[in-house]
Amino acid sequence: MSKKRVLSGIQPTHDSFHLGNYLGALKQWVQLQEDNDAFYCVVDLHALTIETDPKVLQKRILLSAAQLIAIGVDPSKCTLFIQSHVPAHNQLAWVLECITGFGEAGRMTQFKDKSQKGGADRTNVGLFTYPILQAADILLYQADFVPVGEDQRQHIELTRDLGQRFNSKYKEIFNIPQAQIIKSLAKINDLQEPTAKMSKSAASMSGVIELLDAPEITLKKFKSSVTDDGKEVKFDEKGKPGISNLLTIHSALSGKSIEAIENEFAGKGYGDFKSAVAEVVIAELEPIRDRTKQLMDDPAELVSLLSTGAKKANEVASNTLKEVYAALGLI
Ligand code: ATP
Ligand code: LTN
Repeated sequence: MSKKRVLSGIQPTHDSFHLGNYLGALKQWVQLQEDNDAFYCVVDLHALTIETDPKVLQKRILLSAAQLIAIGVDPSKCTLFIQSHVPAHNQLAWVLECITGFGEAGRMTQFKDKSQKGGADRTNVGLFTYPILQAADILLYQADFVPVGEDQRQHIELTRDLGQRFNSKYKEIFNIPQAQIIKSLAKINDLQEPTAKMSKSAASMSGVIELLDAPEITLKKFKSSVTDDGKEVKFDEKGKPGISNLLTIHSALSGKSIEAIENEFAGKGYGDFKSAVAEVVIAELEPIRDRTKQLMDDPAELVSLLSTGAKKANEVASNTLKEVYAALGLI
């Protein structure tokens, strides 16, 4: 049986990835590279929707690639590349923009949220067409599965709609992908605001666990996490969102069931539990942080790994694009 194709991307919009990215998406990336033909990219063009100092952006692109490798994304098992190294992404995006309805793009909740937060002056057209570029990222590689967190479900639905629309209007070229979302891990919440998703663009980073945080900072963030007035360590998403979020995090990293953790902390206070979660998280993140630092010491090696990935990605992507152009009647 031929291997399934997997594709996913992550934005270099911050120095460090966070625990939501890691548990919701990146850990899946690592697993899926074993038995599938996986393509993973740092979506630097998507990051341009937020104005960033060029030097800072350059560093973040390298830091993103380094973190992915440190987490276990292995360039000898998958194709790891930078989106802007493959021009077909923009080229297909234009074609898809021409079959996307204006209203359809305007219904994307991420666009509505981000444009509302930024206000009319800071909302650029790139933010509006962002999901269409994402659809191009996915359709170019004929992906079967797209491992992401819950917030991306609507964008994958749009990708499916656009792929199907092109196939029926012009020619059956695109494989129609499926989102691969692990329900229990698809929305890791902010430690200070446990009903909101942990996000790189949160107003305050005090509830965001960054992979590259020093252990003391991680400990402090867990110790000061928001919980309820009760005493019981019990999973109850509605009644105890803070404790439930911490239980999800502990269980995902320790491999223990939620029930086993509840039993372990029966009769103990929230303080002990928070320290234990921090300990599990620090043990997971320390080697990632060290390895990222090592990789950043040799940026030339990183760039060379990424250019090997870009070559492989370009081959696949340019074949798809060629077929698309021909189907459209372009000469
Ligand atoms: P922002 O909130 O600034 O848009 P982000 O933190 O969501 O950024 P992205 O680069 O947009 O980061 O997301 C990378 C991947 O991580 C995506 O697959 C996304 O679904 C997933 N992800 C992001 N936040 C969470 C979260 N809190 N829980 C689970 N998965 C998440
Ligand atoms: N919009 C995504 C990032 C992204 C992506 C992709 C994810 C861009 N292109 C292709 C999966 C597949 C986000 O995480 N905010």
